[in-house]
Amino acid sequence: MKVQDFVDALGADFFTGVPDSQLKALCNYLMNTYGIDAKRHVIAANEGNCAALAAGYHMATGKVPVVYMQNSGEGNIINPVASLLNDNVYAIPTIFVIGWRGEPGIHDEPQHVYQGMVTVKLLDDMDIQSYVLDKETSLDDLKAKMEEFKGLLAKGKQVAFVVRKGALSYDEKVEYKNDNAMVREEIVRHIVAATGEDVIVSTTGKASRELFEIREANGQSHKYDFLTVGSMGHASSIALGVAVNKPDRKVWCIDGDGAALMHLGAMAVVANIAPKNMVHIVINNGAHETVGGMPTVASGLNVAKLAETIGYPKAVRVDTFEALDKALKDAAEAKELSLIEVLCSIGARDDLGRPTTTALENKENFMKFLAE
Ligand SMILES: Cc1ncc(C[n+]2csc(CCOP(=O)(O)OP(=O)(O)O)c2C)c(N)n1
Repeated sequence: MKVQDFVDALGADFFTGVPDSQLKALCNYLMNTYGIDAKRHVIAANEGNCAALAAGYHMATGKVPVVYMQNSGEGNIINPVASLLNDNVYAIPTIFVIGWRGEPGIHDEPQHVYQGMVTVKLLDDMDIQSYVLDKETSLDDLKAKMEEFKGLLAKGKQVAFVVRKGALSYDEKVEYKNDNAMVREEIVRHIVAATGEDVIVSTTGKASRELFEIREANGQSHKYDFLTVGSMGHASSIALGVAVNKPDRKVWCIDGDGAALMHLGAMAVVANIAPKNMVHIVINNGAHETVGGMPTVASGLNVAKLAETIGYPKAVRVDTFEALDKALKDAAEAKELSLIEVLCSIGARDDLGRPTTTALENKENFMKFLAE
C-alpha cells in the first residue's frame, strides 16, 4: 500500500515517533511532507515520550494523534499507556503504528526474536486492539478497519497497526546528511586501536556491527566487547555497572546520539557515580543512522558541554581524526571519568554485516574475560 493512502486513511494531522527501518516508507514520507514541525511531526527521544506528547496534543486539540515506532519501543510505551492513556485513567485516544521486527517464522536478529513473539500479545495485554498490515492489505480493508477503530477511539481507547515488512511503500528518496567529515566505521577503528585490551560496551545499531567486523578484520577476539544489540539507550548504564565492579579495568562505552538521548538521565547517574575507569564516547551524527538517517535533536546539541554541565569531570568535542586520537590517548591515561563527543557524518557501508556469534556467546566470552 502506498504510504500516502495509509496516512490519508488514518485521518490524523499529528505524528510523533522514533524511526524504524521497517517503517522507513512512513518516516521518509513524514520527513518529506512535514519535515520536523512541532505541530505536525516530531521525532521524540523515546517512544514513551511520544505517547506523552500525543496526550498533550490530544488534550489541546481534541484530535487523535499517531505514534509510530519499532516494536522494540513497546517496552518504552507501556508505562505511559497503562498509567496515562488507558481508559481507566485519562482515556487518551491514540493510533499506534508499529514496525514488526522478529515476526515469528521470519528470520531476524536475536534482539528482535522475543520482542517479535510478544508484540501482539503485549498490545492485547495493554487493551490495545491491533490489526496486522501486510503487502496484501487493500485500502478497502484498511478503511473498514479504521471505521471499526473509530468507535474505540471515541471511547478513549488506543488502537494499533502492526506493520509487516514491505507493507508500506514510498518511492521518493530522502537524503539525510550533515557537514561532518568523519565516518563512523573509521571512528570505531580508531577507538579499537586506542583501547588495546580494555573493555568496550557498544551501542545498539551499526556501531556495534562495525566494531564486530573490525575485530574480525584485525583477527582479534570479540571477548573485549559487549554489543548492546537491543535495549537502545542503555549501553552507558551497562558500562557503568561493569566499570564500578571491575575497577582495575578501563571500560569504554561507544554510544550514539540517538541512544544517549533516548535515556539521557543515565548520563546524570554516570556523572554522579563518576567511575575513574570509564570513558563515555558519544558518536554524534545528529541522526538515527542505523534505521535510515532520520534526525535526532543532537545536531543542535553540544553533548560535551551537556556532559560537563551534568557533572562529567572532563568532556571534549572533536571533529578531526587528529583531535580524536589525542582525546583517546588522554582518556586512556586519565584517572577520571571522561566523555568524548565525536562529530560524525551520516552513512555506512552497504555491505556491513551482522555479528556471526550469538548473543549468549557474546555474553559468555565477555564474562570470562572480565573474570580473568
Ligand atoms: C527502543 C528502541 N527504539 C527504536 C529502535 C530502533 N533503532 C535501532 S538503532 C536506532 C538508531 C540509533 O541512533 P544512534 O544512537 O544515533 O546511532 P546511529 O544509528 O546514528 O549510529 C533505532 C531508532 C530500537 N532498537 N529500540
